[in-house]
Amino acid sequence: MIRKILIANRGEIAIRVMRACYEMGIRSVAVFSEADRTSRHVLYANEAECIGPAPSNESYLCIDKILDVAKRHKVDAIHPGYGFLSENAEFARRCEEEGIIFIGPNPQTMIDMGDKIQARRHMIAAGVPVVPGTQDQLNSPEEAVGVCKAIGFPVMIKASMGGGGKGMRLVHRAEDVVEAYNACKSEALSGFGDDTVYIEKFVEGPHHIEFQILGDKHGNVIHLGDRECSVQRRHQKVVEESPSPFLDPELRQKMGSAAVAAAKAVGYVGAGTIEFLVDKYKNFYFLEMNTRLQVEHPVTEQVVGIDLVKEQILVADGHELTIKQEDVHQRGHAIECRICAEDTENNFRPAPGIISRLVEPHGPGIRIDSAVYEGYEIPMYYDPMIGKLIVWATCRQYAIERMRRALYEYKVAGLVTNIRYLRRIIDVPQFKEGNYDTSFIEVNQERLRPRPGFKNDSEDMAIIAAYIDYLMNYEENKPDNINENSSALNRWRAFGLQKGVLRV
Ligand code: MV4
Repeated sequence: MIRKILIANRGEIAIRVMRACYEMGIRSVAVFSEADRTSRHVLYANEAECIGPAPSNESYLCIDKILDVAKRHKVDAIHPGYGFLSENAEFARRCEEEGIIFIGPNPQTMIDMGDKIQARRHMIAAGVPVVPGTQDQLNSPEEAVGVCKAIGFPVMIKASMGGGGKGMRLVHRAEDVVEAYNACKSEALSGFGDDTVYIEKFVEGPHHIEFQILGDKHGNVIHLGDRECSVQRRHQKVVEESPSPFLDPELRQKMGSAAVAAAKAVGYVGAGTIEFLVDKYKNFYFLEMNTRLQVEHPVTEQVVGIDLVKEQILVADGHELTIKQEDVHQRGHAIECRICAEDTENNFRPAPGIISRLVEPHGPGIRIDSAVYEGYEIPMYYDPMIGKLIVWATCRQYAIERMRRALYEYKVAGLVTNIRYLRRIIDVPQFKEGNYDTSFIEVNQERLRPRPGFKNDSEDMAIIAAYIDYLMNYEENKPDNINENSSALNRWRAFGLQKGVLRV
């Protein structure tokens, strides 16, 4: 029986996992790097131990150090979160060897799905549609040219060990195949230590739609519906929602069954994701399988009302799934925005620093999964995502309106964030209409640039100006001088109006 879990991760996902542990009466053990001594995941855990210097390859990626802590703290299981060691089959195997439960699929499933040619073969055998292309690796540039001509241009040459947008080449003409083939192979070798490549027909303007699946150790697999993840920039998701506004009930049902078949084909245990490309004619194709809990899992949780981490822990502990497919229903609509410390005006470069002021949104339908607090310094060593804002409402339109409101309430001072950029995304008509695909960010580039004098910006300016005013007149603002008509906020707004920076 699982009584203590080590969380081999940091930030918001470490806390997310510990919250499930707390509710289940399970003790949590945090590991942290020297840069994370003051991180909230360290404070939240029941036990915590430093595992080394800031760089991940000297801390969060050190299998030996993590297993050493796990053994000394006598944990029953390890949760890897996402990123870091979460899809590392070697880590899963080492845990098994030490008699510690790895909360995730078995190592062989991770190996099989990490190899994209292998994954495609499994899917074909299971009757899951894959993008037309080669079933075997390519052995020469001549063979590549022949295959491309047979499939028809445009095509993509992909590294078998790639994924997430790394190690792929788009080719439009026969005369470009040899160069692309060689470039892809050498990139694959240096990036993944394996130069195996294959070819797929290029699907133009696809939607990225994924299905959440859950399997137990008794062969039961269910799916928990879909997520639309087409708002991406350079293969980084920015906004995700569930359910996808692009799917109709019939297609959703077909893709859900395909996702379950895909998971069953590889004996999947735990929470996983089947990624599909869906073209404009609503043809769908298996793309990749992610053998971990994903960043965007909360939109699914909000819509189906199931705690995915709790289910992960239960199935890892050998329990049979108690949820039947017919009991899973998507209710209402959820949207997630990834809040990042990055400068969207300067090529989205990471903007670490100290959070001097933080006001998070609250109220109906709001969920924040974050790991930051006022005074916290965002280290430069890790992903600049500082948290996730998830909203739920009864329908998509209400969810969008709620997200607008929440992004307006969200105030982070001291560093640059993408919050304003996110506000602009959800105001794009194409997003509101819900008929966007993976080209959304590129196609709407102009609309996503800041417009000087735009209402949101001037309101922020008014608040900042008024805050300075408030500080300068601190004496006057002592509690006994404040009545209903001159509360601090009203004074800030009045100041903004007086200066002409705030309309209404
Ligand atoms: C594709 C594709 C079109 N056709 N494969 C990008 C990430 C990697 N996981 C696979 N990717 C793609 N593979 C074929 N045959 C288009 C993409 C793609 C993409 C996929 C999902 C979400 C965003 C994307 C952005 C650009 C390209």
